Amino acid sequence: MAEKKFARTLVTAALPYANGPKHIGHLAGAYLPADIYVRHKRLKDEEVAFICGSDEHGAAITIQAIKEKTTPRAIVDQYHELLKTCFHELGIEFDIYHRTSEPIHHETAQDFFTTLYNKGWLREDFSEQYFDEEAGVFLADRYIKGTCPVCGNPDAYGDQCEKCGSSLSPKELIRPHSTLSGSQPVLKPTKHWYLPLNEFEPWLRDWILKTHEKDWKPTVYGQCKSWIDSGLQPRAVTRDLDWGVQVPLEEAKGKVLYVWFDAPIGYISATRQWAKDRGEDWEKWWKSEDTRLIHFIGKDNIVFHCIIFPAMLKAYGGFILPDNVPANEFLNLEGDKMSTSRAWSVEMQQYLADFPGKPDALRYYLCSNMPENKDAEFTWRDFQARYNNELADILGNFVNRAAVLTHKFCEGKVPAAGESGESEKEILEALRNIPRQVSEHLEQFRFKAALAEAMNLARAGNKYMADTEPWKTVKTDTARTHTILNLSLQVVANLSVLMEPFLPFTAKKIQQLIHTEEIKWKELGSTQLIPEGTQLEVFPILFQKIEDSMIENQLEKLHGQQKPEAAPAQPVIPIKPDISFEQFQAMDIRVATILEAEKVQGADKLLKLKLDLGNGYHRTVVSGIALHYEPENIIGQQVSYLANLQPRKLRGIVSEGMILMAEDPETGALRFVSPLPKAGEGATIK
Ligand code: B3M
Ligand code: ZN
Repeated sequence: MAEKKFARTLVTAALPYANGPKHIGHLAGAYLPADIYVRHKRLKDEEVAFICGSDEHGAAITIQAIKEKTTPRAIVDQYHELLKTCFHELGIEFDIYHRTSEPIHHETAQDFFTTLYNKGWLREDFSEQYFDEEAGVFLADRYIKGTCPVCGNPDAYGDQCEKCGSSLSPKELIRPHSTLSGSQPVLKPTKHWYLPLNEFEPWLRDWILKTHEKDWKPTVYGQCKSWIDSGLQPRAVTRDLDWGVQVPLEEAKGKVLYVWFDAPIGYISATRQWAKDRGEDWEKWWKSEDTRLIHFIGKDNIVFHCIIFPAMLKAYGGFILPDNVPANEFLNLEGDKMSTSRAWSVEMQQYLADFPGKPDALRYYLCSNMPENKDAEFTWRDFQARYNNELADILGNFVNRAAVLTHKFCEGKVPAAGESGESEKEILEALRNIPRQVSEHLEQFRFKAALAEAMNLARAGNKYMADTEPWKTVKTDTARTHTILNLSLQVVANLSVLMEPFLPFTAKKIQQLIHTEEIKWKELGSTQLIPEGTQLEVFPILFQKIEDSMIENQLEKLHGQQKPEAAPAQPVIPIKPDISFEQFQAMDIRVATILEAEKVQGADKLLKLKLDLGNGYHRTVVSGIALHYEPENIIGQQVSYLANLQPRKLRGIVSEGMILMAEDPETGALRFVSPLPKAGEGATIK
């Protein structure tokens, strides 16, 4: 029903701040689902545009520049390129990856401000804000530090305490100081422009709560409802900062647009640039009722995309509103929240460097484990297991088998198909139904279910081969074998299209091997995708297994960076249960010197030792050290000797007591325990 209304789809993915690397949680949150969604639409020949780019403004970036003794420009230039490259290498194929520092963006954002201002939607107000008298500037919340009134953390920021998570306002900080000069800031009135969100409340109630209760995710709808129900407040859309889009008012010199005001407008300016490059009209993408707008974001951005940006669009007038905002929840890592600053994450470029040629492995795992409706967990072991047991053993195995048997029995040429019979019923049905179901899931943003369904075709393929056993029929019925192989190869061709949104690199590789490029979604289900007689290439292993060592390496890296909670140190060999002092005292341990040593016949581990305990007193001991010491080398060696251990017979020799040895916990090497310097014979050890 939704599809009928719309002629084209505009897909946006949250514009990442260009001030640091992004991790696989961001990927699973917004970029991967958006890419899968768009690829599916492209295969269906629908008109779609996929917009993203760097969010380059905001106080977080200027503070980082100060910390790193560089400029905001240098930071965003560096990370813009890095992120763009990473996305590309992971197969996230935007139509444009734009930048909010581009002039066309500044112009678009200023036009937004001016239009809202002229329509009376921006209200001036004064507020008391901290001013750094030494630096001569108003301080953004992030520039002020002080003691958290909630937990006492002396390093809390003016907007948030990172220790206890409380969100704060700078005035709540105890002993505030400026991070620019270190001085104590003073409160001074400053003028800002506010968007009266409260006045949009009835409209938002109508638009979100009435029309999107059914089609928005419960998590997204729920967050919107609770924001609206708890009462919306006017929001300042300007800041006292020198990095960002200048406020286009004479009286606002030195002020910029608040980063969350300009960033979503970045979607519009990027679309403008993209359309301009193609000689197209951008307005049909943003102002035409038959365009469907979808924002892919993580759950922490819901309020900006569902409430504030729509209010801005509404205030401007003439813009379409998002039809859906399928925000994902968070992906945790090995039992803890992912965080770049705490070094508990897997960054995109790290994955790409450590798993070269395996972007699809990550795409597969992130999609099959996507935090669609609740937080999900990334573990390296599970990543390995899913890849090896599913991608390699199910999909890889089926594709490989079909190709290998065709090479073996038909010289690599696609054989002719004969009549299909009862044995083909199941696989033909799968071929007919699965693509439709995958499509339905994708349209409803059910990415996990879509991928699981697509994998069912590979499962059905494996089952078909196992049931029909072409390696057996070849001995008696070549035509039958050809039918089976032809159909199996058609399933392979279908899979290469069906899997393309999820595994674009693998899909392309398969298509090159079977010489079928450019198959469209609507052809799925067909048993004629590869013409008879097509010469197949020799297939490489599509999914080389991921070895344990690669996974251990990642775990070591992660734990080396930071342990979530350091476990108390433990010796390699655990300490034995306590004994009493009396029990200890019952042992008679002394210093003795080895007088004689000889091998024990027939026992290669044992040496017979004669010990001197002083005063002319000698003892004989049989000791298991023959693999560690040559008898002639230990004469004169002082040792620790447990004198009152019950005598026992070893190889016919009575061993009186025992010499003590230190055993290396890693290597098992035995070493004498000797006094240093030497002690008198018979000295007691206590
Ligand atoms: N840059 C926040 C983020 O990266 C922000 C998104 C902007 S989307 C218009 O999570
Ligand atoms: Zn705190």
